[in-house]
Amino acid sequence: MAVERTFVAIKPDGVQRGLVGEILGRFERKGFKLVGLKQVTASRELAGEHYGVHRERPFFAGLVDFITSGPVVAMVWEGDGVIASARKLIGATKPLEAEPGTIRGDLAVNIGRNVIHGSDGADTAHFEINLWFSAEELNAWTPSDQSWRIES
Ligand code: DAT
Ligand code: MG
Repeated sequence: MAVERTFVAIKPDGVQRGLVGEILGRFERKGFKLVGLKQVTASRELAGEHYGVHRERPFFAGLVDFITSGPVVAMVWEGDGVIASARKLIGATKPLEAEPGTIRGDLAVNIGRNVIHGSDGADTAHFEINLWFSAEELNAWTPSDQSWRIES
């Protein structure tokens, strides 16, 4: 498995509901490395770029209204296979179909309030990391306990 980086964001509902610590903790406990973290209130322009692939969908305007309605917590996580693994931790888009044990399965009921975003592939991860973060905001570092999570 190659070391990857992925973009994850706790959406405004997750921030408003006080779920930031709960969600961050799940990625930390899994063993991924946090290399970028900030709170951002997204402009409509940023939101539109982020959800550009959905521009023609009927829910697009509501999605942009929602994602710009308050601060989000934007993150970049690093690790072996982190892109697909983060999607598994997050769970299915429709929270009622998301497995218990996943973030959406445990913490959400509505597709329009599904708490968290995660990049869906390598190209999207690259695009979204560069959209939300500057290079200086990302940190290369080695956790002191790394050998207890990763064989070297
Ligand atoms: P995901 O967030 O799991 O990657 P997606 O990329 O298909 O899902 O859609 C982006 C977001 O748009 C999703 O988290 C919630 C919203 N959304 C998707 N489909 C929707 C629908 N049919 N009605 C309302 N909102 C929807
Ligand atoms: Mg998506």
